Amino acid sequence: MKPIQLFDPASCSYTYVLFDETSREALIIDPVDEQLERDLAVLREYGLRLVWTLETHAHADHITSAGQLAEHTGAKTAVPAGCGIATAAVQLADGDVLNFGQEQLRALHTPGHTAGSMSYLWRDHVFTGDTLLIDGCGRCDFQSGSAEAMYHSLTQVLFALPGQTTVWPGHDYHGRSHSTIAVERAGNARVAGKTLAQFVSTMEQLGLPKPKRMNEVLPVNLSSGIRHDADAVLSMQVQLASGYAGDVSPQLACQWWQSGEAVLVDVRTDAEREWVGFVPGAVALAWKQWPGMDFNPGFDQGLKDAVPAGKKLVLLCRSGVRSIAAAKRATELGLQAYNILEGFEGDPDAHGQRGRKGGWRFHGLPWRQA
Ligand SMILES: N[C@@H](CCC(=O)N[C@@H](CS)C(=O)NCC(=O)O)C(=O)O
Ligand SMILES: [Fe+2]
Repeated sequence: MKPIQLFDPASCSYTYVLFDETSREALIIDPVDEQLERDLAVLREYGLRLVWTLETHAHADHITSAGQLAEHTGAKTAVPAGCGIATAAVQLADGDVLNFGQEQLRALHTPGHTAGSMSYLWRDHVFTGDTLLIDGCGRCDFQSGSAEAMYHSLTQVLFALPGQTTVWPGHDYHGRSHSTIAVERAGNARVAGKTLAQFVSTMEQLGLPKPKRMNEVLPVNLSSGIRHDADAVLSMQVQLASGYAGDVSPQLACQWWQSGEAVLVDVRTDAEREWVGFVPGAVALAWKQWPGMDFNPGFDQGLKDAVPAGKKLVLLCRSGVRSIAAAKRATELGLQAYNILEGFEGDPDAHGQRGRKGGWRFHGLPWRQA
C-alpha cells in the first residue's frame, strides 16, 4: 500500500494522505490552504474519514490548511512539540505514535531545517518534510535552523533506517516524487560522503533568498493556518515602553526570532534554565546586577557579540522584570531591545486569570526541560 501524494505547484509542496484500508480512517501530512477543496474531494473520492492532520514543521513558504481541515472533518491537529504551533490539539515528542484504524505512524525528531522539525515513519515509508529532500536537504539558515543538527538528523536518524525505506519529501523543485534511503545515503549531493565540517560549509554557502511569503505565512502557521482573532492580533503588536523599544508577547518575540529578525537572549542564570526549562537556540547571558553596581561588563560584551547590526534583540527572564532592566541597558548600548512580557514562566498560578496571559512556556512555543 502506498501513500497518496498530492502537489501544490505554487510552493512545490507535497501533501500526503495515508489511510487504513479496513476502517477508512486517514491522516494527512502537510496540507496546503490553497488545496483545501482538492484535498476534501480526495477524501470523499476514497471514502475516507480524516482523523489526524500533521505538520512536519511550521512552514515558511505556504499556509497550512490543518485548522480548516479540522473544522471541516473533525480531525485532530498534531504538530511537533518544538514548532511553536500553540493551537494544535497534540504536541508530538520524539517516538510518539499516532493511530489511524489499525495503522500506526511514528514521529522522529529530525531538527535542522527548524529546531522542531519531525519526520514520520509509516510501514516502510518515511515522510521527511524539509529535512531530507531528494538529492538535497532543507535549508538551515532561518527559523532556528542548524546545519549541525541537520547533519545529525540526516546521517544518524534518517540514514539509519533500512535502505529500502521509501523517502517522501516535503518539497521537490525539479518534479521528482520520491526516493529511497539507500539512494540518498549513497549519493545525496549535499551530505553523502561529507564530514560535518564539509556539510556545514556547503550549507553556509547556499545563499538562498528568503521564501517570498515568509513574513505573511509564518505567524498564520503558528495558529494552524487560521488567521488571528482580535486577541491574537493584539498579542502580535508592540506595546510602547520607556527606556527601551517596547514590550512584546512571547508569541511575537518567537515569530521575530524564528524569522531571523531578532536575536533571543535569555538573561536567567544557568541554574534557573536547568530547573524550569530553556529555549533551544536562545543565547544564554545571565543578567546579574547587585545594588550599587550599575554596569555589567561581561553582559555588555556578550550582547555586542550576540546581536549583529540591524537585528532586533528580544530579552527573556523568568517573569519579565530582569528583562526590563536588561532591555534598558541594551538600549544604552545602542541596540533595539524589547522585553518579553511575563518572561519564561510568568506567574503560573495567575495563568489565564486577571487578564494574565502566562509566560513563554504557556503558549506552545519551543522550549525544553533540561
Ligand atoms: N523560493 C521559495 C522558497 C524555497 C525555499 O527556501 N525552500 C525551503 C523549504 S521551505 C528549503 O529548505 N529549500 C532548500 C533548497 O532549496 O535547497 C519561496 O519563495 O517560497
Ligand atoms: Fe520548510
